[in-house]
Order: sequence, then C-alpha cells, then structure tokens
Amino acid sequence: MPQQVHVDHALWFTEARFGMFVHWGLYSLAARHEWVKYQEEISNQEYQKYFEHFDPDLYDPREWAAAAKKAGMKYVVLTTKHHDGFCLWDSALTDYKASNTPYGKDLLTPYVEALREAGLKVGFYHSVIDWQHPDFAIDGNHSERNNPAAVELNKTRDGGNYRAYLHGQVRELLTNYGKIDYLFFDFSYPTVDGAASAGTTFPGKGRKDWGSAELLGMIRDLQPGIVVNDRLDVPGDFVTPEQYQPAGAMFSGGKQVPWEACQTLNGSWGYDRDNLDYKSADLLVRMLIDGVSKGGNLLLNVGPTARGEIDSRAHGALDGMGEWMRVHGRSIYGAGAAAAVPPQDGRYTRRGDRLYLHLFAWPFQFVHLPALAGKVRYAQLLNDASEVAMMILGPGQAAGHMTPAGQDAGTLTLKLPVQRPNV
Ligand code: JFZ
Repeated sequence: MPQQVHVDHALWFTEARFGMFVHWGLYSLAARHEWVKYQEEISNQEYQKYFEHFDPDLYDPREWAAAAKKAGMKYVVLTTKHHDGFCLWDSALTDYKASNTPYGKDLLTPYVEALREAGLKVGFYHSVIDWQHPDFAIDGNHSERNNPAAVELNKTRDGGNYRAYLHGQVRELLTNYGKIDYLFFDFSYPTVDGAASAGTTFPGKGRKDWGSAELLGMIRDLQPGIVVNDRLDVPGDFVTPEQYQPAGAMFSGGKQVPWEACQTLNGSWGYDRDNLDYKSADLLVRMLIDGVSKGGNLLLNVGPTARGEIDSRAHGALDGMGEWMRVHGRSIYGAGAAAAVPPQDGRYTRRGDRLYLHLFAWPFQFVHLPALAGKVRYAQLLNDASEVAMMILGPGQAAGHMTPAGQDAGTLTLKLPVQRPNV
C-alpha cells in the first residue's frame, strides 16, 4: 500500500480532504473577476468607488459556515487581503480596510467565530502581491504595469517598507484571532515577468522581497500548529496546484508533501455575475474523488456577492455535493490513494483496510477488478450497504451474457445492479 502523506503537526488537514475557498473583497462589487483592477488597468483613484460603496449588509459568516458544513467541507479559507490590497480586518497598519468603508466594521472576527462555532477549521488566504501599497514596486503583474511613469515611480518605492508591512499584517492576523489552522499565501514570481511600456523589463518577486524565511519563522512561533502553503518561494507544508488535477504525488523542497487542488465553480475566483458557466455538482464530486484517489484535497471556491451572500448558483453546486457527501463521505474523509490499479473509468480510495471503488461510468452489471481475487472479504454498495455478489471467473467462462475474454485468474468480478443506484 502506498504511504499516506500528511503534515505531522496537523493531521486534520489530510483527514479533512474537502474545504471551502472564499474570494471576497472590493472586486466583488465590480462582479467581473478578482483581477479586474489589473485587467482593465484601473487606477487607485478610479477603483476607490468600490471602497466607497462597500457595504455588505447581508454578511453573515454563520450562513457561509452552514453552507460549507452542508456540502461536507471541513475547513474554510477566506481572502484576508487579495492583490488589490483591500483588508477585510481592522488592521492598525493601513487605512485601506473594511472598517473605513460604509460598512464600518471588521469582517474577520465574526468569520473566525462562526467557523469555530460550526466546528470548522479556520483558514486565511493572504496576498503578498499588493497593487495599492505605495512601496510595492510596479512590475509586470501590477495593475499599473503600463503606466509610463512606472520606472520613475519605482525609484521612490522602498521594498523594505512593504516587507515590514507584510510581516506586520501577518503578525496581526496570527495574533488577534486565536488559533488559526491554515494559511494560503499568494503568490511569488521570482523570474522576470513582463515588460513595461517604456521598454524596460520588470524584475519578478520572490523570497528576498517577502523576507520569506523570516516570515515563516515568525508564523511557526505564533501558530505552531498551522499549515502553510508553498507560494512564498520557499518550501511549505503543502502545495496548491491550481485549477488542474495532479497526476499523483507532489513535492516541495525535494520532499513529498500533501497537495490541495483549488478549483473555481465558474472559472473566476471573485464573484462574476455574468459568467454562467458553472461546473455541475456531478463533475465536482468526480474531481474530489479523483483528488482523494491520488492523495489530494479539494479546496472549492465560492465568490460571495458584494452584499455578502453566497448566490443561488453556488449554493446549488454545494448542496449537490453535500447530498453525495452525506452518503459517501466515508470514502473521502481520512481516505487516500490505494495501491491497486482501478478498472477503466474508475478510481480507488482507501481508508485503513477499506477499499472504495468509484465508478465514473456505470457498467452493465459486471465490473472486473484486476489483481483483487482472493483479497476482498466482503463487498457492498456504499449508498445503502447492500451486498454485492463477488465471483472469480476462469478464462473463457461466461458471466450472464458476457464472456470476459482473456480474463486472468487474479481478477475479481463484482455483479452490480444494471441501474446505477440513486443516492
Ligand atoms: C492566484 C490569484 O492570482 C487568483 O486571483 C486566485 O486568488 C488564485 C487562488 O491564486 O492565482 C494564481 C496563483 C498561482 C498560480 C496560478 C494562479 N500558479 O502558481 O500557477
């Protein structure tokens, strides 16, 4: 059996397998992608209209927690600050924060309390990129990358000041909100990353800019139990492949580490009103299964509206997953990769001595499992615990109307109902 990889100081993380990502901030008012400031090259001054109209009157993180729980998720990760620099908490280090908008209050304390009340683990996302901070150098990933004055402006920008701001804010986040279980930094681009309109090539940003080693040291001191991702350009506790399903094991700093795929519902992380291209609950369930079968987690994103609500389309996907998770969660929580090779269109997950076979295409009655003959004591459907008949067919022997051609003696055959059972 393959080794199940976990974070030694936080076993809950790989046990949980399924979490909720929440992208929420000023870009939720624009409602057309969280990179809108970059994409449309919106100046700080123009972007200010979202700050002036930020008033999420329907914000109730207990609703978010309830939706996450119902979906079968075990942790939630919220954008404390995204690339636009807007802070959801009442930071002492900036005025660019929720408490200075019409809403006028800190959003983080109620979030943390609601999750704890619901028994969910508490996660923070924090952008190391900051398009608003006056000492963050303009580069190719910056909303002002085409500002003709960029090169001159950068001469006045002091990266040390930004680094101190970053460290100071992380200290606030890990000091003022009790135990924090999870931290997702975003993101580094250490190599040259683009060209200015002036014809100058901007440098990238990485561990030196962030002071990553020192920052991580502080994080471990403040929150010894926390798990931290690897986007500070130094190795982390886990890696975060984004919007793709890895093929198997993943590594950080030469060491195999747990991985967590993050996925959007409709291609945008922030609320994107006119994007109706939602993934179905069925597809999302298959993504979750595929990930767990390869030893990974799924962090599924929602982008609440500017009023603070998870909209009905997102609720639809979450509720659909919840229906499946209610009955099949045993094959997900605490489960991981199995050594056996699954049949076509199938995935195995394993927890202890239990092997779970997930069939993405339902076969006509018989499913043949290579190398499992004599290894399985009992088989049942997961949805209703009804017994599944097992048989070992010799070469050329018929099962029903079917002759399993070339089947070897090691193959175990299961006899399934012709109709796929409903949950
Ligand atoms: C980042 C953000 O830019 C994006 O808005 C969102 O928050 C997402 C979760 O993370 O996007 C990335 C970060 C890293 C990679 C790709 C997109 N990467 O390493 O390939």
